[in-house]
Amino acid sequence: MDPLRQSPSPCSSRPSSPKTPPCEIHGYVGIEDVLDQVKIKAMKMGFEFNIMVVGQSGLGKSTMVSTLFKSKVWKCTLPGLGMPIPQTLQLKSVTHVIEEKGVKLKLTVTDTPGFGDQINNDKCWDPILGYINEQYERYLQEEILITRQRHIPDTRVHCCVYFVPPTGHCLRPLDIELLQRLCRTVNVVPVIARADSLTLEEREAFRRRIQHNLRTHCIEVYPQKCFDEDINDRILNSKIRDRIPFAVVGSDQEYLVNGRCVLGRKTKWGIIEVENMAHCEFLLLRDLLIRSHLQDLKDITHNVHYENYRVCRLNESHVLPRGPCWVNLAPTPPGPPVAPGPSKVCRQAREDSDDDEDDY
Ligand SMILES: Nc1nc2c(ncn2[C@@H]2O[C@H](COP(=O)(O)OP(=O)(O)OP(=O)(O)O)[C@@H](O)[C@H]2O)c(=O)[nH]1
Ligand SMILES: [Mg+2]
Repeated sequence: MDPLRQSPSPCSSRPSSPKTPPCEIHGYVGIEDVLDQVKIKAMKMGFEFNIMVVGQSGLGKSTMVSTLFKSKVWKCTLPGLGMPIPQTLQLKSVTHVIEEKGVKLKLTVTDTPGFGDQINNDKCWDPILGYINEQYERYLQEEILITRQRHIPDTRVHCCVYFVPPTGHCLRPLDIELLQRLCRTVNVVPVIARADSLTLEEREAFRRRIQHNLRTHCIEVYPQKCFDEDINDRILNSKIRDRIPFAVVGSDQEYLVNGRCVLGRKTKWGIIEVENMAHCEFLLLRDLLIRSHLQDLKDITHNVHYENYRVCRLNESHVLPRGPCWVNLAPTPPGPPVAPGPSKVCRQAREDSDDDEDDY
């Protein structure tokens, strides 16, 4: 995969100006230095990026959180590492500031309890969607203040990594239900969990079946086709779309392999290396999240998902124009979160399931 995108992001915050022919410049003005200015500002500010892991119980979500933080690039130590990972019983966020070549990244990963263990799994998605919408609401409440902070802390979920159980068959109805709801609210990257339990052929066949299921149920996972802005985007994102869901393996244990210290899972017949592309696709997931699409994920979150939420909330506040720039939002309703408005991403899916509206 090409690690760095060459083109601007499909949902970048650029103003869409009418096509003006470029003026001819006779002397050197130094416009290219604007890039340096932007870079210096961005380096001062640093970046915030929030990931959430979602899936059935026991699929390795908490392990993947440790894997992300422990993998070679970052080498962070989390308190309690090395101990067996307990079952996750409530939503929990881990934040680390990672610095590389002077660029600071505040990475937060939110771990969620596994769902789907109950006899009746109706609304088992409520806590997950509730958390996502709660972060939009927080941001909105800060944004509408007349005297607001120059930098609004961003806790919005920029990417939700969805763990598909390695059944080898196809997506289960519960996965489809949840994925449909999630994709309307947040960027979703599905992964095949515990991929070491499938042979290479099984992985490939399973991947194709999941892709087929996603298409037939109009589930638009990230990177969404409709946001490819140009040919470069299309080429790069098509390659990614072809490999999604990535087949991942997680571990927070290190082993010595040929004199190298690697993150892996020790089995009777050898060590499955997490960061080895011949063994699994964890690297593709990490590269997508951090190296190639971090800013794009943030842009789509802000310009599409948050925007839908914002429009919906402002519309329902029914006291919109009472003076210039005056907005009074009703307090957040308790219980289930508010429905985001129709999004470009999954307009079709929404139309198909209008009867589900009350679930939000
Ligand atoms: N074979 C295999 N086992 C894994 C993998 N990732 C995690 N495990 C193991 O699966 C078990 C459950 O892992 P967790 O990370 O606690 O799973 P979880 O999804 O967080 O589970 P809940 O907290 O109950 O939702 C642990 O024994 C892990 O060591 C993997 O990629 N392959
Ligand atoms: Mg867990």
